[in-house]
Amino acid sequence: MKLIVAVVQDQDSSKLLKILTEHHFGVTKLASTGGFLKSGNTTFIIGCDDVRVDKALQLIKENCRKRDQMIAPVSPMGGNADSYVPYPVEVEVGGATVFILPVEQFHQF
Ligand code: 2BA
Repeated sequence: MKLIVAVVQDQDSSKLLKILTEHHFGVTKLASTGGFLKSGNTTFIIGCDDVRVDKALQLIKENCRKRDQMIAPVSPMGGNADSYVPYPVEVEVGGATVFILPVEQFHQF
């Protein structure tokens, strides 16, 4: 068994949740925040048999798309200028960032 952890954009999350459940994957959807943009994204955790990992990856790939996002300059409050970017920067935000972990044990009580 594997645990798939997928960080996706909020805009793709409803569609992805729907398609995963339609394909009978057990899914938990968590509200999360990206460390770099400090804006909301969605993290899915999906526990599934090894043989179904490729299908889950295919559905994630097909339903999550890359988008460009601008980071507006934010004035450093509190005097910490370490993370200050003085001009707008465009970054390409994935599609999906996916981790696949082995599951040692799985219990449901
Ligand atoms: P964020 O951390 O908000 O990052 C959003 C996008 O900003 C990233 O897209 C990347 O294009 C850019 N970015 C991130 N760190 C950067 C840096 N130090 N310098 C320049 N650009 C940077 P993605 O790579 O597609 O990541 C989308 C989201 O996936 C991330 O949101 C984060 O929530 C998650 N993620 C990405 N890599 C991860 C990792 N190694 N571990 C845990 N979560 C990760």
